[in-house]
Amino acid sequence: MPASEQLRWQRIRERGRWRSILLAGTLGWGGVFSVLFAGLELWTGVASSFWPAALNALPLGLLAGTIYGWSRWGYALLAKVREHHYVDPDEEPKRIKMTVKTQAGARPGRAILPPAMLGILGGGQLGRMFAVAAKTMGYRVTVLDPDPHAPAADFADVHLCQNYNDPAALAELVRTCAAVTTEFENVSAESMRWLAEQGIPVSPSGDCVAIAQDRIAEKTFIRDAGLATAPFLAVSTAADLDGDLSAYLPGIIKTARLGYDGKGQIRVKTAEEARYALGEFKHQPCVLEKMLPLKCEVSAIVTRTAAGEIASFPVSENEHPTGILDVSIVPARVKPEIAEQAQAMAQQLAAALDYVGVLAVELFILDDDSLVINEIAPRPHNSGHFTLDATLTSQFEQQVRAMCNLYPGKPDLVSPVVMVNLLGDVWGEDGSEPNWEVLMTAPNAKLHLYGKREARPGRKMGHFNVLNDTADHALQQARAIQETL
Ligand code: AIR
Repeated sequence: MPASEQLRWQRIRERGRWRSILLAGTLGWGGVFSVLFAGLELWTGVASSFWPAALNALPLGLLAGTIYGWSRWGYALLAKVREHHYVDPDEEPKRIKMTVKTQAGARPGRAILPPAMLGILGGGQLGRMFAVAAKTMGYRVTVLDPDPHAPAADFADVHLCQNYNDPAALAELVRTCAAVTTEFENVSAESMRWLAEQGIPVSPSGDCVAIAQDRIAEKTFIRDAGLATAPFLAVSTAADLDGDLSAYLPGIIKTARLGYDGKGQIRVKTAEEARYALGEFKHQPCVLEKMLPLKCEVSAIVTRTAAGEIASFPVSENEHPTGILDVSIVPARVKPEIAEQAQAMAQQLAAALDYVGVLAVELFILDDDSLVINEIAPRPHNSGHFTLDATLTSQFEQQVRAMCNLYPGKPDLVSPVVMVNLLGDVWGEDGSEPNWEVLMTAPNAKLHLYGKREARPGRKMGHFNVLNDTADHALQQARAIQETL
C-alpha cells in the first residue's frame, strides 16, 4: 500500500470522520461533477447561461460524484484489505512496523488459521509444549519423531513414528500440513529444505537450522553479522591445532555438531589437552573457543515473522552449574541497558538470518559488562520456559504465530519469575517420583512435566516456575522448593 494511502487511512481512523467522508464523497464530488457537466453544456451550446445549466446538471453530477467519490474510498478500503494479504518484501521494515501498531489480529489470506494442521519435526518436550499451544489455539498437530513414546505424541493428532528424513513421512507432512516447524536442531536441515521446495511454508528455514546445527557456521555467521563472539578457532583436522593457540587458551573444545545440554564439550588448558580432547571426539570437526571472564549468562529470545515484525521476551539470567541449565531468573539481574543490548543483538541476528520463528540467543556478560553471543537455538529454548506462566504470550504460542504468519503476541512480563529445571537426577534410581507435595501446594508455583518414561541423570524431565513479587523472592522460594523434592 503506498505511503500516501496509508497515511490517509490512518488520518480517517484517527479522526473518526466516516460520516463526513461519505458526505464529501456525495456533495463535494457531486458539486465538482455538476460544474463539469454545466461547462460541457455551455461549451457544446446545449445551454446558454451557467446557473440554469448547473442546476440542470445537478442530479447527474451528484450521481456521478457519489459513484466517483465513494469508489475512491472503496479503492482505499480494497488496498487496505490487500495489504493484509500481501507483504511487499522490498518494503522497509519501518513501514511494516507502523502497520503493526495500527492493526490488530491476523492477516487474512496468507495467515494460516485454525483448524489447519501444523507439522513439527521432533517430538521431545519442546514439541510437546508446542503441540499444547497449537491445540489450545484450535490447530491440529502432526509430530514426526522416531520415538514411539515421544512426549509430544500425547498431544498430537497424528504421530508419524519415523526418522526425520523418512521420505514417506515427509511426503505425508506435505500432503497434510499447512506449515512445518522444528523443535530440535539435530533434525535434518536437508529434510526442511526439501519440504520447503515442495511449496510448504517451513520455519525456521533449513538454511537457518543448518547454521545453528554447526558451531563453525554459527560462529562465523555471528561474526560476519558484526556481532561479538568469543575468540574461536575452527578445528576441522588435528593439523589445525598445530599453530600458536595462545589466543584461544584456556578454552573449551566443542564438537561442531550434535551438541546440546553440555554434551560434546571438554575444557582444555594446553595445546596438548586440546589435541587429547579432539581425539576423544574422534577427530570430528570442532571449535576451540576461548574461555572468557564471565559475570553471568543471559538469553534473549525473539520472535520474528516473515514480514519482519519482531517481538522480544524479557531477558533471562541463566545458571548452568553442571553445564545443563538449572535456573532462569527473570528479569535478569543486570543493568537495564545491558538487557536492552542483549535484545538488540538478538534482533539484529534474527534480521541478518532473515529468520522466521522463535530464535533463542544465549549471551555471556563479561566482567567489563560487554556482551558476546555464545550460541543460538532455532527454536523455543529451555531458558524461555518462564514464558509459559509469566508473560502474556508463551514462546510456544509465538512459534505457532510465526509459522502461521500471524503477528507476534505481546511478550510482556506479568510477574517476576524463576524457572527451575527438573532433571532425571531428582527421580529415584528405581524410577520413583520426586516428592511433589510442597511444590504442588504452593499457589504461585507451576509444575510442567514432560511425560518422559525414563528418568536418566541429566535428562530434562520437567520444570517449574515460581512467580513472586521480585526475582530474588522467587529465587529464594524456588530454591526452598527444590530442597523438598
Ligand atoms: N531439545 C532440543 N534441543 C535441546 C533440547 N533440550 C529438546 C527437544 C528434543 C528433546 O530435548 O524437545 O526433542 C530431547 O530430549 P531427550 O531427553 O530425549 O534427549
